[in-house]
Formats: sequence, C-alpha cells, structure tokens
Amino acid sequence: MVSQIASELADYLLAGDQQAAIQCIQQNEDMTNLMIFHQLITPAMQYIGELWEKNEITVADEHLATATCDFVFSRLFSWQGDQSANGKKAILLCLEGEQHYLGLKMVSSLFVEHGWNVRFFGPNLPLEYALETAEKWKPDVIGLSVSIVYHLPHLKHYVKHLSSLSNRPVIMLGGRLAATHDLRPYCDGNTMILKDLLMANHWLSSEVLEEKTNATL
Ligand code: B12
Repeated sequence: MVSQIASELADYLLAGDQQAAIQCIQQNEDMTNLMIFHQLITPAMQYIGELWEKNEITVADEHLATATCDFVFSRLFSWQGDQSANGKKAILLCLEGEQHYLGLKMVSSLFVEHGWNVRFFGPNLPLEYALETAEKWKPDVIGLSVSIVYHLPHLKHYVKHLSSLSNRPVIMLGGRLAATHDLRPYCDGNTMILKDLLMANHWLSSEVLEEKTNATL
C-alpha cells in the first residue's frame, strides 16, 4: 500500500506539475534526503509502475511522470560532485541496455552527501566504455544498477572485468533486481550486493566512521 503523501507526489508527477511536486517534497522539512528518496520518491515511482502495469495510465503518462521526476530531482538535490571532501571517487552506471537510472541517481546523491567525488553515467553504459573510463579515473567504487532480467547476462562480464582493474575497486551492485532476485551467481565473492538505499547509506556512513577512526589513531 502506497502512503498518502507518496500517492500525492505520484499524482503531481503524472500531471507533469513540477512546482506542486517540489512543494510536496519540500513540505517534509523533518525528512532527511535519504528518507525523501526511500519513503517518498521511490514508492511514488513504484506506484506509477503499478498503475502502468494495470493499464490505468498510458506509456505517455509514465514518460511524463519520469521526466518530471528527473527534473524535480535535479532541481532539489546534488547528484554529481567534482569536489571530494573525503578524497574518494565513485563511478555509477547502468548495465548495457538498462534504461532505469533514476534509482542510481539517488545513490549518486547519497555518495555526494557523504563527501565523494562522483561520476554518474545515467543509463546504458557498455562495458568497453565503463572499463576505459575506470582505467583512466581509478575510482574506489564502481556502482552498477540493473532492473530488468534480460540485462542479467551482461552482469557477469561487468563484474569479472571491472573487479580485475589494477586499482581493485569495490564493485557495488544494486537496482530493482537486487531486491527481488538472488544475484550472487552473477557476481564474485567480493561484489557487494545492496538491496536498497538504506543499505547503501549504512555502508557510506560506516566508511566515514572508519576514516574518522583512522584519522584519530
Ligand atoms: C520509469 C520506468 C521506466 C522508464 C525509466 C526511465 C528512467 N530514467 O529511469 C522507461 C520508460 C525507460 C522504462 C522502460 C522499461 N520498463 Co520500466 N519502469 C519504470 C518505473 C515506473 C519506475 C522506475 C523507477 O524510477 N523506480 C524508482 C527507483 C527509485 O527505484 P529503483 O530503480 O529500484 O532504484 C532503487 C533501488 O533499486 C536502489 N538502487 C538502484 N540502483 C542502484 C545501484 C546501487 C549501486 C545501489 C547500491 C542501489 C541502487 O536505489 C533506488 C532508490 O530506492 C518502474 C516501476 C518500479 N517498480 O520501479 C518500471 C518497471 C521497472 N519497468 C518495467 C518494464 C517492463 C519496462 C520495459 C521492459 C517496458 C517496455 N516494454 O519497453 C522497458 C525496459 C527498458 C530497458 N531496456 O531498461 C517493469 C519491469 C517488470 C519486470 N518484471 O521486469 C516495471 C517494474 C513496471 C511494471 N510494474 O511493470 N521504465
């Protein structure tokens, strides 16, 4: 069951009403960005997916809602940062063919909030280009997102090649399928599979903690 506020937000997104969507989000002054992403925007988009599946809205309605959501998100939140407060770098990308990038954009925003220098590549980044950019930029973390089952055959290749880069980045995997499927057969033992934003945020916070502890030793 979707909450009243998430369903209200979904209505504004479906109407393409940017201002109302922004106000709907901003009225929750007591919510952190994490809570807004996890409890408000994610369920609103999932609810839109349910309406779409039941043919209660059209593909055009869903596209308008997605475009409005993307615009509103970019207006309200930082999602790409060149400034690194903690000296760490992450690249975030969707597997080849994968178009669902809104969730990964929220992950990107959390990384920025935790002081990371982030390069967010949006949808559909073929492995050869992911490898090329990772070899040059040497990120500490490479985050992958996958939502649709028929993109899974690519996953093994991404994990295999990206995890053998010379600087040994942490491979972090998320997306809709991380919550609904066992993705371990597609990964190696070092891949970190995170089912949702709360887990991602927990990992990011523990990294900060580890750094502070190391700094005081
Ligand atoms: C918007 C949307 C689209 C847009 C995407 C645009 C965009 N910019 O993202 C478009 C129109 C392109 C699209 C296309 C399709 N879609 Co679509 N889409 C959706 C919809 C309605 C919302 C997606 C979304 O934004 N969700 C909200 C985000 C926040 O959730 P999320 O992606 O899961 O991300 C969260 C976590 O997974 C996590 N996360 C995500 N990535 C990562 C990465 C890391 C490293 C970490 C740690 C965490 C993490 O954090 C996020 C925040 O909570 C969903 C419904 C749904 N349930 O999600 C359907 C849905 C996913 N789509 C679906 C389908 C079928 C399709 C198409 C196949 C339709 C078609 N016939 O063409 C195509 C496939 C396109 C492709 N090749 O990838 C189905 C999938 C059903 C299934 N069983 O596979 C869904 C569930 C709709 C439905 N109920 O039927 N879609």
